[in-house]
Amino acid sequence: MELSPLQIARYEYSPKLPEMLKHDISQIKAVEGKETESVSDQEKIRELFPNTYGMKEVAFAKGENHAEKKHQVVGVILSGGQAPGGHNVITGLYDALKKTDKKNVLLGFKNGPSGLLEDDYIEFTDEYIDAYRNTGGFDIIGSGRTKLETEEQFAVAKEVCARHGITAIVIIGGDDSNTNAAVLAEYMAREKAGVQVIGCPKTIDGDLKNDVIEISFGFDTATKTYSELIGNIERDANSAKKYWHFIKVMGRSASHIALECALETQPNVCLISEEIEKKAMSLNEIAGVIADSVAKRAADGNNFGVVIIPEGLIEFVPEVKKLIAELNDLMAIKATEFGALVEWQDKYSFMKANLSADSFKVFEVLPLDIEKQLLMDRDPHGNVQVSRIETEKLMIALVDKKLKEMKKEGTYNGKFNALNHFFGYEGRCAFPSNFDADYCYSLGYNAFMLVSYGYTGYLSTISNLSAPATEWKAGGIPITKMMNLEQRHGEKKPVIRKALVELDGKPFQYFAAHRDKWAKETCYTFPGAIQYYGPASVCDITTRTLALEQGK
Ligand code: FBP
Repeated sequence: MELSPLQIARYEYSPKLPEMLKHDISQIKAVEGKETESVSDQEKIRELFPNTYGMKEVAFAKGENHAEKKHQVVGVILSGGQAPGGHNVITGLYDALKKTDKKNVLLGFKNGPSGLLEDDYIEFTDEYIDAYRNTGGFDIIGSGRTKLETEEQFAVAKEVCARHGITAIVIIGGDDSNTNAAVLAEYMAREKAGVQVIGCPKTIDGDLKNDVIEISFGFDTATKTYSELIGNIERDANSAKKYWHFIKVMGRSASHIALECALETQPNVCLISEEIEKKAMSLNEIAGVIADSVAKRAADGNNFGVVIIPEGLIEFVPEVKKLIAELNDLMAIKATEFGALVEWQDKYSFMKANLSADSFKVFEVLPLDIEKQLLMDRDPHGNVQVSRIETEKLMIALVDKKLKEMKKEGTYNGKFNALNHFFGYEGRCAFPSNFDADYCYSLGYNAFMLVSYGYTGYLSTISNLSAPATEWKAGGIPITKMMNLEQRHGEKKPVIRKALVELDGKPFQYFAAHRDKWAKETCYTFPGAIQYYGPASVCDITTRTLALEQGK
C-alpha cells in the first residue's frame, strides 16, 4: 500500500499516556474503591448478574505491581460502526501486553463479534501492528454488527476461547456491545471458564457516557471533521450569499454530534431532537423555526444560511414516531399483502386504508421521495432504516412550503435557494485527532492492566479528560454499575442507559442562550482542519461539549 506523507509522520507519533500508566509496568498497582450499585433496578440486576454485580471501582496508581503472573492470550473484537482511534486501542493493548511479557499473545477476531463465533482471527505481530499506529479506520481486523447475546453464542465463544487458551476478551464497542460484554462476562464467570471480559467505550455518536465515562472515543475526531466541513460551507455561504445549506450530521439517535458541531461553528439553526421531543413539536412547527430565521435574515438582505439537522430527528417528532410505529407494525402484519403491491398508487391506497387517520394525515403531506423512503425494506428487526431517510431534503421541502405561505401573508419577501448535505461516513475513519490518538491508546493500555489484575465485566476508563493527558486518570468500572432495565423486543432487559442530550446540561444551555442571535446575524466560526502538529492549544484541545460539561 502507498503511504501518504501524513501517514508516515503519524507512525512516528507517540501517544500520550496518563502519568500513572507511564511507569514501568512493575510499578503500576490497582487500588480498589467503593462497591458499586447499578444506576437503577438494583435488585433485579443483582439477580441477573450474581457473579459480577456490585464489584468495586478500580484506579491505577504508582506502586508495586501485585498482579498474579500468568501467560496471557487476549482476544480483541471491534464491534459496530467505525470510530477514529480504534486502531490505537488495539496498539495500546498490544504494547501493554508485550511490555508485561513478550510471550503474551494478542489475537484479533475479524469482522466484529462474528469473528469470535467463526473462530476467524489473526495473531498480531510487531510488524502488523506498526502499520496501523495512529491511523483511522477499523480495517486492522474489520468490524461488524453481529450481536453477541444468546447462550448458544456464548457457548461457542467459550469453546473457541478454550481452543486457543484465551484468558481474556476485549470488546471495543458502544452501549449495546458493552451491555453484551457484561452478559458474556457473567456467563464466563458462571461457567468458571477462566475468561475475563473487558469493554472499551466507542462510538462517534457520543451517547455512551455517564459520570465515569466522560466521552466515547471517536466523537472528538468525527465532530472536528464535520465542523471543519460545516465551517467551510459557512464561509462559502457568506461569500456567495445565495444558498441556504441544510446539513444532516450522523448520530442515529442522540443529537450530541449536531450540538457539538453547532457549538464549534455557530450556524443559523441547529435542531436538537431531544428538545423537539420534549416540546412535542410537529414537523410544521419545526419548519416554522427554520423559516423564521430565513425570514429574519432576508429582512436584513441575507438570503443565505446554514442549518444543522441531527440524523435521528424524525424518530423524535412525536407524530412521525407514531407514523413509523404504525408502518412497522403494518408492514410486519400485512407483509404478504403489501409485498404484492407494485404500483405506487396501490401502495398509497393501502396506506390510506390501513393507517390511522392521524398518521395518514402526516404521511400524505410528506414529499413523495420521503413517503417512498418510509416504505423501503425494513432492517433485520423489522424497523424502518431511519438513516436512509433524507431528513435534510424533507426539511427543505417543508420550509419552502412555509415560506410560500409567508410570502402570501406578506411576512416574508426573500429568495430561498437550498442545498442539502449529509456528513457521516466522512468522519468515522479520519486520522484520529491527537486527543483520540492519546485517549484510545490509553484505553487499550489500561484495558490490559485490568486484564492482568484479573478483573472481568469492567469497562476501561480514562477520565479527567479536559486536563492535559499527563493528568488523566486510569481505572475501570463494573459495567453493571451503568445498567438499568429497559423494554427491548417486548421484554425488560438489563442495558447500559443511552445518554441523550440533557436539556438542562451546560452544552445545550450555552447553545440555547446564543441561538436567537445566531439565527438572525451571521456569527459563523471556522474551526478549520484538525491539526496534528503545532501548539497544544490548537492540537490537543478536545470538544466544546466536554469543556462546557467540565466547567471550562
Ligand atoms: P455505533 O453506535 O455502532 O458506533 O455506530 C453509530 C453510527 O455511526 C451512527 O451514527 C449511524 O447512524 C450508524 O452508525 C450507521 O451505521 P452503518 O455503518 O451500519 O451504516
